[in-house]
Amino acid sequence: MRRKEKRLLQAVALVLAALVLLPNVGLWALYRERQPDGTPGGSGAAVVPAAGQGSHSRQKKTFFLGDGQKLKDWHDKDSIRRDAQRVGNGEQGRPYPMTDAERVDQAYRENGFNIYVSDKISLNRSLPDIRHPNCNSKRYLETLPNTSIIIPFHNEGWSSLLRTVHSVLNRSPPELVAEIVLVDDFSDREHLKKPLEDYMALFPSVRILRTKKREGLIRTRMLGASVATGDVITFLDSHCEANVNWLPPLLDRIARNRKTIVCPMIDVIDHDDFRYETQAGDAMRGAFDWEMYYKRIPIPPELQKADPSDPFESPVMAGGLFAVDRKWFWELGGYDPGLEIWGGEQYEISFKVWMCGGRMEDIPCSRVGHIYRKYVPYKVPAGVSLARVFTFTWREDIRPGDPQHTKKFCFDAISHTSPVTLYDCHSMKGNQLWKYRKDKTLYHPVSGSCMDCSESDHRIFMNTCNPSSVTQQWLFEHTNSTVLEKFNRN
Ligand code: UD2
Ligand code: MN
Repeated sequence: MRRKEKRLLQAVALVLAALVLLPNVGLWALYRERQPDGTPGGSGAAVVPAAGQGSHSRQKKTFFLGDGQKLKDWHDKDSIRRDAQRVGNGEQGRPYPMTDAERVDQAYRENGFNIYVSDKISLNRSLPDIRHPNCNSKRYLETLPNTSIIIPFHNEGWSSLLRTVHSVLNRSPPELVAEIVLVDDFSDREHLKKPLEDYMALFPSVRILRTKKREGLIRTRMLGASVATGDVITFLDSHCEANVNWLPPLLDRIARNRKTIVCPMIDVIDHDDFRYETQAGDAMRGAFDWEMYYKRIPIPPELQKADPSDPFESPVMAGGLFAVDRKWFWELGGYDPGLEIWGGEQYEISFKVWMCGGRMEDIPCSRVGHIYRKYVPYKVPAGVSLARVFTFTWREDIRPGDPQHTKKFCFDAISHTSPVTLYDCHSMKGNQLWKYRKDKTLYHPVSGSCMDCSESDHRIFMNTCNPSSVTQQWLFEHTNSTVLEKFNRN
């Protein structure tokens, strides 16, 4: 009896010792995982150098997940320290003190943001670490997939494009960047030709590709993706700045589930003075309204994560900045190559991901700044219609602008001979109700007349309907005949 008890005790002691001491057993590993760098309890156990990796990660400690996968702290402490010491124009993401001479219209004309200010700020400028404090102690898989970073550009400014590339090179673990692919969408500005090639020759991981005609951002991204060799494809706009440790949190989510498309939090680089700030409201997710206008809306409290630094799901992405498993991107069919120049592609890819069994997440510990421009500086080639100039909405009113950027005013007519004016949309039909008829006239039920542009002074008037008059013939592109028929039935 006593011998049996002794045996039992020995066995229990052995199991306990294993739990406490063995590096790969759950409890101990989980405990260590929670210890921030340098705290007691984190040291002394299972310290394994990350072999064969970039010099900056060599002294890092390795941690283990319950299932034996190793975790590590990917922060590049040396570079963080160096960044913290930087002083000068725009350093630490501070606003550049603009002079009146720099505030002129000319500074914005070519890029939609102040290029004079951009030129005065270092290509290697430091940014404030505005992540949630919990991000500092987060560890990610030691073995992460690498990524090709695809940056499409059309007539981008020199310093804004280069700062994008520098920020990526400065703030990404080199072993995770398979290549940076700059894809030129038929720019005509001189600095983007030989000078760019000469400059990028200094960076072996950077390649430059060029489209043979103006393709628009969607096909330009696709061209980049088609040559990419990395496990993952990460898309960025050509006027971004990657912030501290932005890449590992993205790749970690994809490594755990290859059907997850991940987006960094997009911070705002001011188009005037280049200060770096978070977007208004943090617990927000992607959405869109009836005009397909992208917006961010608050996450209801009951759906918010206990830890605000944890990844959360988002129905639609903003569009420009995301990472996706390369093979999964092609399994989804990439983008629809029929999408022109700008816009709409974020819905296409977002819907496909959700419908094909994938998921989309925003990653609070990954932050990338983006210059939201004052206005769009580039031209849209003649003959290309960016969706339609006017939108015939589901409320049966007509609004100027493409569906994503319609203004909130509508075509309005008060009588059978009055001019057609723009008036705040009231969504109550009446004077704003229009019918697009098979004979290609635009019929206004309230007045019983049609839209006519026959006036020599280029105004649009209401007139007695006459389908044989060319000035009453309206061309609608990309209409859905089923929907239109339903509209016109009553
Ligand atoms: C947003 C997205 C953008 C894209 C766009 C269209 C963010 C931060 N930005 O507007 O990535 O999804 O919505 O839906 O989410 N470009 C070309 N060829 C062109 C036009 C643009 O290569 O004909 C490049 C351009 O240089 C830039 C990228 O495509 O790198 C996106 O264009 P944008 O910056 O004008 O779009 P943005 O930020 O206004
Ligand atoms: Mn952009």
